[in-house]
Parts: sequence; C-alpha cells; structure tokens
Amino acid sequence: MNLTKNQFKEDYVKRLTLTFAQTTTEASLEHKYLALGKLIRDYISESWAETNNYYTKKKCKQIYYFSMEFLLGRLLNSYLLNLNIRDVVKDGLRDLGIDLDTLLELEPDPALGNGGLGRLAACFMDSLASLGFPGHGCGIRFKHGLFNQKIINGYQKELLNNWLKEDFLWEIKKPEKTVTVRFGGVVNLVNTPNGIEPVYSGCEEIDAVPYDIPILGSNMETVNTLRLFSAELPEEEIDLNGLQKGDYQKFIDKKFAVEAISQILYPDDSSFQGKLLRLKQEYFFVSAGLQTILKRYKKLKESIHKFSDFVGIHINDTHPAIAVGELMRLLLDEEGLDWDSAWDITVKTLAYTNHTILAEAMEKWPYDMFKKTVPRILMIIEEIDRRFCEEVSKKYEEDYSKIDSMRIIYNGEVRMANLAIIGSHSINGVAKIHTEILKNRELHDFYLLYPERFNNKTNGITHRRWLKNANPELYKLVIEKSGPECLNDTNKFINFLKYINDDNVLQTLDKIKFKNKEKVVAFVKNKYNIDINPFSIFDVQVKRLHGYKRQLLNVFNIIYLYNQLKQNPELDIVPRTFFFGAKAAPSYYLAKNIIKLINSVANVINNDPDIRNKIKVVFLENYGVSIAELIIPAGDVSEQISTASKEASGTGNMKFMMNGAVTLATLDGANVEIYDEVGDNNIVIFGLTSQEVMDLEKNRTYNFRDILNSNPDLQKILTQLSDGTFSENKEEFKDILNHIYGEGDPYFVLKDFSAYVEAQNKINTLYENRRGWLQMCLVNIAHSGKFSSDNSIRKYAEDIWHIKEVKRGE
Ligand code: T68
Repeated sequence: MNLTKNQFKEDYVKRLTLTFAQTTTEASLEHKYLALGKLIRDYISESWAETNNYYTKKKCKQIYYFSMEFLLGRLLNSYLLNLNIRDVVKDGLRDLGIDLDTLLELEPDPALGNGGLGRLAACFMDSLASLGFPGHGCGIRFKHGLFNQKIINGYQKELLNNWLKEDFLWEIKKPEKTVTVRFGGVVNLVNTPNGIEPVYSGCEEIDAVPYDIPILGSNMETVNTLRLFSAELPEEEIDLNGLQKGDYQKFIDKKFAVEAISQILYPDDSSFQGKLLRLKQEYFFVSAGLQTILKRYKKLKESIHKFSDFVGIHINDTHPAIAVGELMRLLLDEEGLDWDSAWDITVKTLAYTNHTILAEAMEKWPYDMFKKTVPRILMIIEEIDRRFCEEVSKKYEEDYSKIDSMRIIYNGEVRMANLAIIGSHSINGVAKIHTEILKNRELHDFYLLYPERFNNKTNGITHRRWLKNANPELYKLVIEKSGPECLNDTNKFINFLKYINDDNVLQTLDKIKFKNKEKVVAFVKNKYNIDINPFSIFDVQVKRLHGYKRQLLNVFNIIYLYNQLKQNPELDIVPRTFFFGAKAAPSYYLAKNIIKLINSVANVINNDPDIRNKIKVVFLENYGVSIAELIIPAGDVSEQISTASKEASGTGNMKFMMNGAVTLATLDGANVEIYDEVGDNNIVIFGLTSQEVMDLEKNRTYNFRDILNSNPDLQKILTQLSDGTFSENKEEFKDILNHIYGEGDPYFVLKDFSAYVEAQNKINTLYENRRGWLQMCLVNIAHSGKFSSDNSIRKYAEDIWHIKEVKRGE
C-alpha cells in the first residue's frame, strides 16, 4: 500500500488516542503495540471486504482447506511485510521514540498446531493469498493451543497455553454467522411425502461460532479468510435449562461439556488415541464449515449439481475425513438429492492429503463410539461402505482379502483413511518418496483400484516468513544478486549460483550468518546463562521429539565425541554447539526420557573443564514458530536424520536450506529431493535407505546385538546411560534402555550409528574449508526456491483444485 511516514505517524497517534485516550509518551508498551495492531487491521479491512465481494460477484471457484491445525506464528510482522510498509512504520515509530522490534515481541504466538502438518497449513494459507488464489482455511479456535514447555531439572513440564488471555488482535467474531452442530441422540428414517427423511430425537445441539482471521497476500490485494469455530451453548438452552429453572449445576455442567470441544488442542502429533472428545472436535468443525459453505453457495443461485464447479474442499490428513459423510448428509437430507448425485458431487469436491505412514497414527474410531456420537453419519458411511464392497467384489470376484484391506468399516472400527480415499477425487502424498511408498505399499490396493486419483505434491515453505521475515538481510542479498524476478518466482533464486566464485558475496553470506549466530548467543546467555561460541558450528535439530526422528542418534554421537575429548583433550575438531528444540507428547515416555537425556548430557558437557568449550549442548525450551525464526537463520548444519521411510516429507529441512545451512540427512522424505537439487557435493547423506529399512522390517533380520557386540564405542555409551555418568539415578534412562534392549532398537539407531559418526566427521572437514563451506551454503540457498510453498500451491491449484489466480479489476 502507499503510505508515507507522515501519514502513518498521524494515523498511529490518532489510533492510540482514540483507543486508549493516551499520548505516545503516556502509553504503556502494551498499549503502543495494541494501537499499532489495530491500525494495521484497519489498513487490511477494506481489501478484505473487497476480496470477498469480488469472489462472490465473479462466482470464482473457492477452495476451503479443512485442517484441525493452523500453526500461524506471529502475524504483525507478516502483515507489515505483505503491505510493504514495514520500513515506513519502523521509521515513523522511531520518530515517535518507539522501537518496532520491541513491539513485535509482545505479540502472542498462536500455537494452534503440533508441528509440520499445522505449519504446512499456515504456509499454504500464505501462498494462496500471495498468489491471488481464492482459498480459505477452516478449523477450530482452540482456547488453549499446544502446551508451553518448561524444562525443570532437565524434565519437560507442560504448562497451559493461554494465548487468548488478552484479546487476539487479528480475529473478528461473527456471531451472526453461527451454525448449529448436532451430536448423539437417535435417528429414525421416516417416510414422508417428500421421500425418506431422518427424524432426530434426543440429540445435543451446539453453536459453532466463527472467528475470522484475515490472510493477507503479499500481492497487497488478496485477503482470504481463516475461519476458526468456537463451541458454545446455544442461548435458548441458557434460558431454559439454566438460570430460569434454577437448575444451576446442570447448566454449568452442560456449558462446560459443550465448551470443552474447542478448549484444547490434542498434543499428540503422531499417535492416535480414540478419544471421544477428539471425534467431537473433528465433526464439530467439519460440520460447521460445510454448512457455512453450503449457505454461501446458495447465494450464488446456482444448481446444487454444479457445486463442485464452484467449491473445492481439501482434507488435511484424516482429521477432517468425516467431511465425506457430512457432505453426503447435507446433500441427501438437506438438499434432497438422490444418492448417486450426492456421491458424484462429494467425490468431485473433496481431495485428501496423507501425511504419514506410521501405523500408530492412523485414525480408526471404535464403531460404537462413532455410532453414539454421530449416528446419522454412521448410517451414511455404512451405506458408502456397502456400495464400495459391492463395487470391489464385482471387480475382484470376491477376493476377500482385497475387500478387507480397503473397506471402511472393519473389525469394529471406522477407518478414516479408507473413508477419505474412497470419498475423494485426489489423494496425494507430501514428497516423492512418500507418495511412492503409499502407492507401492501402504495404499497399494487402493492405487490399483484408483490409479488416477494418486499424485504427489511435495511440501513447501513460504519464503516470506522463513526468509524475508526471519532473515531479512539474507533475503535482501538474494534479491539484489538474483534479480527482481525472484520477487514473484522463487525458482529464480537459482540465479544466485552465478556468485559461487564471488568472494564478496561469500564474505557477505558469512557475515550475515555470523550476525544471526550472535543473536542466538545473546538469547542463550540471557535465557540460560550459557556462554556459547559464535565461531563454533551451529548444529541444529529442531522438530517434535519422536523415536523415528532419532534425536537419540544425535545424542549418542555427542556422547561419543565427549568420550573422545575426555580421552584426548587435544583432539582436533572445530568447536561445535549442538542445539535441540523439541516438545514431546505428554504421555510419550520415551520422548520425554530423551529430553531428559539431552539436558543431562548438556549439563555434564557444558560444565566439564576438560572439554574446554569445544562442544556445548543447548536445549531450547518451548520450541515453536518464534524460536524457529531465531535459530534457523543461525544454523550451519541442519539435522534431518529420521529413519528412512518414516518422515513423510519434513519441512524444517527446507527452511534451513533456504537460510544457508548444509543438510546432514538420511534419504528420507523431501531430503531426497533436496539431494537431487543440490547434488552430492552440497549435502551430507548417510545411513540406511528406505528400501533397506523396509526390507529389514519385513524380514525381521535386524539384531541390534550384532552391532553392539562389534562396536565398543556404542557399548560404552549404553553403559554410561546407567553408570552414573549423566545422572546419579541409575534408573534415570530406563525408557531409552528399554527402547534398545527391550524393543530391539526399532528405529535402527545403532545400525546407523557408525555411518552417522562418519558423516559428522565429514561435516567437520568440510567446515574447515571456509570458502568451500560458504559455497555449499550458497548452492543450497540458490536451490531452495524450488521448495517454496508457492510452487506447491500452484500445483495443487492446477492438478487438484482446478482454480485460477484472481486479479481484481480484470
Ligand atoms: C507431518 N505430520 C509429517 N502430523 O510428519 C512431516 N498428526 O513429515 C510432514 O512434513 C508434515 O506433516 C507436513 O506434511 C504431522 O505434523 C501432526 O502434526 C499430527 C497432528 C495430529 C495428529 C496426527
């Protein structure tokens, strides 16, 4: 937008005075921040309304991305950047004696997601709007986002995340757009003059109240909407059942139970627990979202048969897969369509993304729970299942093993992935290798049945948040050197390669990285009172804590290095700082035990004078988007060391690459594609391949003892976990020991250990050659444009959603 500094100052002072009746000298920091936020909201509002009107007027096909999670991160700086007024605002505030960066730190970080899946949804929202696509988000307004992590004596403690304690600046409540969601009760199908209709009795009705957040594109034109629903008790119930009848306790209980639906985000990122409340959450936002979309569609006055020409709905993992049943219900029961027409519309409208092949993450609801909670949906799903079995048995001549593997209701459970696949016209994995595994293994039968539905869409990240916002100096350098065409097309980052032998550019890269490292040094000193060396290699593993992500492999190597240094304090290694950031699901004991181990090892190493600061270990508490924005630009080594075949894609790998880190990786998920881009000389690959892992799993031939018996270094490390080296309590690391000795090292940590140590030595050697290392960084940055979520979204738009970019005024 066009905004002069003087105009901004005038607007800002006015906003502050009108809102808080204060001048800039009297106002508290909090008020200064709020006034700025409200002013920016004003700037966005007009375009927001115009975007919506335009979509309706032109009857644009609109996409709704249904996701249980949106891990947005702070928004103020993104809005300033996307409005292209950050510099004007910064200067204007400085004139008024206010520091913009201080105000930005006051914004709460809305953590409405667990990790990769939720953050991907947020990147996609940004890309949709920035490219001018009509695409919105639909989810839940969790009162409490992902727990805040506190480390106490090395243990993770979970604290309630209360991000809504203060008003959230960016949401607008829309009570007039409330819809009703029905749960439970009994449904009977009754013959009426209009045909068979469901008659409900004894169900519970809940209000889904929308809160809208503007998603502003960097094109400064498009403002899409993220609509999050909050569960409330309908007002009539408050009057009837509550206060007037004097039955106060009943009323309180009911209110509590209803509001519970949008109270808290489940903190499990990769395991499924069949909790009733979770099923309610899923149906709640899906039903609310679909009802809203249908209402909006009616305003277009188009035939319901054309629904999928105007609407596309995306199912982000199986959490919203119940949309298959709910859309069918709305089309059959509310719109009065026949089965075949409703089914045709449903399949054409829906598309599904799979994010995992881990068996323990698959959603399978107990039949009885499903029936009790959403009886009408179950009836419909049973009919979908019946028809599906009929179709398949015709095709495969009663090959029951095929039917059993694919049908929806099986063994007393409702299988949500099967429902999503049968009810969608597109099924995609999130990296090439992941999609191949789906097609050839996990979903092979479905692939044979519907080959045309399967496609790959490799994940991406928005460079606007992960480069422009998080690492502005590097962004400026890339744009300056690679040309303005990069602004609209990150594939042009590749022009940066021209500077591979330009010492000035390499030196500038070095300086930018160093400054970013100094910021982390100051942060760590201030927060943990640990001194770290900005000249050391910053070796970073930040992601959720999970066995398959193998933080344990990383720690084992650190212990190994420690043992080496103890034996030989003169050992010639480049000083290193190992950073970890990771939350563990509260009931995942192994993961929590690994956090304790990292902290115990850190405690010993950081305080051992023999080590002479050659290595340090830092655990960054409460890892989330804001900490990521600090640490990723400072990373030298990006640890992407999952057991091959387990990490569907990973997106942190892309963020580090874009910020000029060198990836140390297994050939898993999108690491494979990063490797293909940068080539053998600009990445360090080690370990078992996916095929090798899958073979070992299939043949059950892996015996960790074979490795252990032949590797005294590993024997020593395992002994140290119970001999008092890292904890006086010799039982302290029993979950980890049980993971190896009891479970047999299911993620092949011991198997890949030697290869990992070797790869780490290679990193050491590579880093010693400063120029060579900087060249590797440059190559990585130049190739990172390929992994922009703009590219992913363009492909979703073209292949799956069939939507076009919208330019207002055309
Ligand atoms: C991640 N999945 C994948 N799940 O692990 C990662 N799960 O490889 C991929 O890059 C990313 O998705 C984006 O595609 C998740 O993050 C969850 O967060 C999750 C949450 C609830 C239940 C199950």
